[in-house]
Amino acid sequence: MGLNETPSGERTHIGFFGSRNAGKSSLVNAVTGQELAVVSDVLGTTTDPVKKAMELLPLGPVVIIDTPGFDDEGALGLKRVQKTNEILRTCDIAVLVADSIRGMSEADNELLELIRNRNIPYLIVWNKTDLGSELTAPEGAALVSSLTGEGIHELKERLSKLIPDKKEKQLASDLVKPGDLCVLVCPIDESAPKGRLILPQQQTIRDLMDHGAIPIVVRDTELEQLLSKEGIKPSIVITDSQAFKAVNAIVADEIALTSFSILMARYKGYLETAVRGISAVKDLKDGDRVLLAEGCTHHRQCNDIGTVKIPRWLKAYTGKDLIIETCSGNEFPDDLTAYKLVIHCGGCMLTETAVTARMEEAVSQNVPFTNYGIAIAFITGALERSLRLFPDLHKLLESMDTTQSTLEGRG
Ligand SMILES: Nc1nc2c(ncn2[C@@H]2O[C@H](COP(=O)(O)OP(=O)(O)O)[C@@H](O)[C@H]2O)c(=O)[nH]1
Ligand SMILES: [Mg+2]
Repeated sequence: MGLNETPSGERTHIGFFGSRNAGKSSLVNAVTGQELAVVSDVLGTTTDPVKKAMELLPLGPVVIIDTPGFDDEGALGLKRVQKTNEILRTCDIAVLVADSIRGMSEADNELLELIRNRNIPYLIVWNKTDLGSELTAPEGAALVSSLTGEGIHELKERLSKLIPDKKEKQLASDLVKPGDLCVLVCPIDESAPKGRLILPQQQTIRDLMDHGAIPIVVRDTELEQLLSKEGIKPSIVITDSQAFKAVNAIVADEIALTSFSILMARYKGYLETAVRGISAVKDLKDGDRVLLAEGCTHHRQCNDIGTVKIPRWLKAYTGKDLIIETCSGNEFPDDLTAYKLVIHCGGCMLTETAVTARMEEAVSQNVPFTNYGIAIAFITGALERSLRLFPDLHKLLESMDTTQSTLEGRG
């Protein structure tokens, strides 16, 4: 995806599910007007989900996901359900493609149940109407022929109505006034991507600019110099979590301080859960399992934080012999009960739906869920300060028992 396009995390993700040969790939091609997916008479042609970001009227920016047949041979039982759940978790909308000649199969009904279980908006598509089926379509199904294009226009109209209303949310601009100076601390070390800033930084800058605030971007190494300049009185400092400890020490106490990660967690709707989750740190014992989960597989910076830094800091902070496990990309275990804590990345590449789905699964299994940024803020002793911007959450943190936080954390 090019840098000039809507980030994947902001796009409506639409997944096409169904049995082999129902016409999922044909339908994806008909809906997108592109030869995106491989159509074939050979069973099980699509073996991995195929994703494509595009602008699609009247749907707007979307990611279209073509999936393998749910009844594919080789993908059996639990594995099949787990794979489907992995994809469903990322979907804002699900389309169940049924072959109108075959009718709803057992696999189709099983799929329908998985979709309904997740409470995501969905539509059943009764495909191959050109063949003149004798069977009655399921109630509410959209009747289409992917071959002739009949019903495709109406299908797109119906899909666009299923897109959940995006609440107008801001990353940071609601915390400041137009004209306010906002200092953004973006360390640039060997793990930073070449020639650009990472997505949460870009998005925060843009959000502040959209609202007439004045972002000033510095490395941690120039922060002191900046703040010592005449007339530089920022109303907020937003830092990369990795520099939290140093930035916390440099920025005067009366200036609001928080991190990109905390803002992103708020934006994606799970900041409160993440704050609650952090209290699990004090209960960690020798041999406890902690899962560090990442939303993508290609951010070297996140990877370094997740696989190296947080494990080191967490072990040093708790003084416990923890078993740290990691997962990344679409993989995320269905069963989380083996873990005493899940620490997720900021989720900048995931949609709100996808991060929330992971969070809800953890919460429903009584497994505390937090994120990289909250964990780092907590360990470095900066969490209390960085939540002052959000009085309800600050109160929540004060009311929680985080006993160990009074110990000196080693950053
Ligand atoms: N007659 C007819 N054939 C279709 C239609 N949609 C798909 N097919 C055919 O059904 C077969 C399987 O289609 P494909 O899109 O690969 O199915 P998938 O396995 O669900 O992705 C191919 O031979 C398609 O040409 C349709 O609307 N009408
Ligand atoms: Mg296919």
